[in-house]
Formats: sequence, C-alpha cells, structure tokens
Amino acid sequence: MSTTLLDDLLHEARPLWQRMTEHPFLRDLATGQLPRERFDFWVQQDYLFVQAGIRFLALLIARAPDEELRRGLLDAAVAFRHELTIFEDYARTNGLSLAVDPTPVCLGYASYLLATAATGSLAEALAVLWGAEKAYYDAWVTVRRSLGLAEPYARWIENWTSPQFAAWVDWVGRQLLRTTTALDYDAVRAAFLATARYEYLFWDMVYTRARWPV
Ligand code: MP5
Repeated sequence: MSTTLLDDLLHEARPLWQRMTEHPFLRDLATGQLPRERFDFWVQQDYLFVQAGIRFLALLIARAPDEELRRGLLDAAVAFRHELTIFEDYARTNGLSLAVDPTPVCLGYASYLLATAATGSLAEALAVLWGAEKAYYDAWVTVRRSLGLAEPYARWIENWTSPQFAAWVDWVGRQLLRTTTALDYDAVRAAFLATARYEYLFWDMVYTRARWPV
C-alpha cells in the first residue's frame, strides 16, 4: 500500500473536512458566541461518545496482533479515561447532569465504532480511529487559534491540541498505514469517509440539539 494512503484519504474527504471545521458550532465557539446550552449539550453527548471510545479501544486491543499496537491503544484508553474527568469536573461545577440518553446521531456514531471494531477488518477500525482523532485535532486547533486557552473550555482545548495528542494522531496514522493492504483499501476508504460524515453530523447534532423526534 502506498505511503500516500493518508494523504489520499484526506484529499478525498477534503470537502467534508472543510464543512466540519467550519461548522457554526465551532465558529461560534471560536468567537466566544456559543450559547451555554449548546455547549452543555455537546458536553453531555460527547461524554457518552468518549465512553463508547473506551469500549472501542478495548475491542481493538483484544484484536491487535502485536505488542506495539496493543500498548499504544492501551495508553490511549487510559488517556480517554482521564478525559472523562474533564467532563465530570465541568458537570459538577456547573450543575449539569450527565445522565442523559444518547441522541440518534450519538448512538449511531458510537454503534458504528463498536460494530467496526467487532466485525470490520483491523485496518477499517484504525481508519475510523484515525479519522475521529484527526477530526478532533483539526477542529480544536481552529478553536485554539482564535480563542487560545479560554475558559470554560481550556482543558478540552489543551487536551485535543497538545503536542502529545498530535503525536498520538500521527501514531494512529502510522498504524493504519502499516496495517492496510491492497485488499483493505476500499473498506478503509469507506470507513474514513463515514467517520468524516459522522464528525460533521455530531457538531450539527449538538448545534441544533437534535433529539429523538418520537
Ligand atoms: C472525539 C470525540 C475524539 N471526543 N468526540 C467525537 C464526536 N469525535 C472524536 O476522541 P477522544 O477519545 O476524545 O480523543
């Protein structure tokens, strides 16, 4: 598989990526104009998503064929677990309940993660992981560029724009590269595009606070 795989994926997803990083949720967040109710809705839903992310990593750790992959994913699972405390601290300080149901988009995206880890190829699952992490890195870098480490968002901005997080995103990209064979290519491409679409949908869902209609 060519070493340009990652560039090819990003190139194909570029229009989606642009819609995502320019989403009104991120634009309003970056200009300090996001109403608190919308941010709190993201807090509640992303908290559920990160919990699903830990289960996703656990499935991948069990399937990973070598120690390098297993240890890298295990370290990430610990980092995700620490991330949950950022949500919990914010919820406690602001009297926000985290005991909510997932919206259709949150449940759909979380279920997609778990289904890919359970039944997809390892390369497909790494494409989802790389897509989700790269999307958050790029999204929060745009926020940091105009907002700096402003409260009440500082811990999240720092978390997803730190050099350590950037190194983790690169590491996942390298794992995707070394895992993907020619046979995996179509499924990897489809998984990456589906992930980019879900990332856009997630911002859109929290912006409009789209719950179950029934
Ligand atoms: C991430 C996230 C990043 N928290 N939420 C969405 C919708 N996409 C990506 O994952 P992590 O586990 O927080 O680094």
